[in-house]
Amino acid sequence: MSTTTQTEALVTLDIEGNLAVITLNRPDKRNALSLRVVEQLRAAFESLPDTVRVAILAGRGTHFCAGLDLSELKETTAGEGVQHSFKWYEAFSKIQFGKVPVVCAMQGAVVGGGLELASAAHVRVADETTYFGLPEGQRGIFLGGGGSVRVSKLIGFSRVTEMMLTGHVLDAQEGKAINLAHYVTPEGQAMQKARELAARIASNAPLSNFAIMNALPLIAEQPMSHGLMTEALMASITQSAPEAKERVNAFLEKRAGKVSL
Ligand code: 1HE
Repeated sequence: MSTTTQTEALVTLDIEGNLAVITLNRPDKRNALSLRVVEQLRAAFESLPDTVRVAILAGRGTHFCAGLDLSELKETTAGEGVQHSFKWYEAFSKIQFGKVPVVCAMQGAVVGGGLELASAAHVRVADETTYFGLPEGQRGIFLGGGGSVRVSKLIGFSRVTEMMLTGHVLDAQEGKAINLAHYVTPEGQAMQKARELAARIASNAPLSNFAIMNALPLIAEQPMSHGLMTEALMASITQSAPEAKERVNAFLEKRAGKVSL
């Protein structure tokens, strides 16, 4: 069963069984992120029903996302700018630390705030038309949607520095080589691949998915002794769940699939 909610049409939410597809729906402006788009993104991720196990984030049209809606910068004061960034942080946090893992399907431009958005997702699939850039330097501004933290964690601050200083734009394969995408598909097939990956994610134990999404980023920031303790706690909580016992028994009794290439 598939249901669609048109949240004023800037962001659409389609529920298809245990999958939610959340789509930036402003192709005439290349899905530029106005505050209304960011607020609708947040609302869509917050409103996912408990039956949903995984989400796909996509952008309608030929470009995933052209970043910040630059028309919003014309008259903002410094104070409003801080509030603006914090609205983005709240929304993107609902993606990274929300109810379910998120697979991002990308094509065309993934630039500026568009790359900041994609980096909040857990798995990123690019098609061959995808390119990545951080044109903030050219626009006279700075990252403001969490990219200094999230994109730097993905590719290192030195590469972020170089991309921002020089306007270096990376194609899909170059992006994959440095972690901006996990998969590259032929043109037009990112969504198909995202659906395949989403189905696999949805078949995991929800508690394992929760631990993967929430514990790994924390552990990455902890000193080793704290990280190992957090890991041990998560390991013991997940493995003591009845679902884990059943899944492990299923393997031992040869009722579950083997790991294969
Ligand atoms: C926009 C935006 C936008 C397009 N804000 N309106 N982001 C950028 O610096 C990227 C700016 N955009 C572009 O470089 C190009 O638009 C694209 C490479 C993404 C696509 O090119 P193209 O030829 O397909 O489209 P277009 O003709 O440039 O744009 C179509 C329309 O979308 C046009 O408006 P129209 O009324 O003339 O039809 C564009 O003005 C509009 N449009 N991108 C506003 N970004 C929280 S901090 C984050 C900081 C950043 O994100 S900085 C990076 C901003």
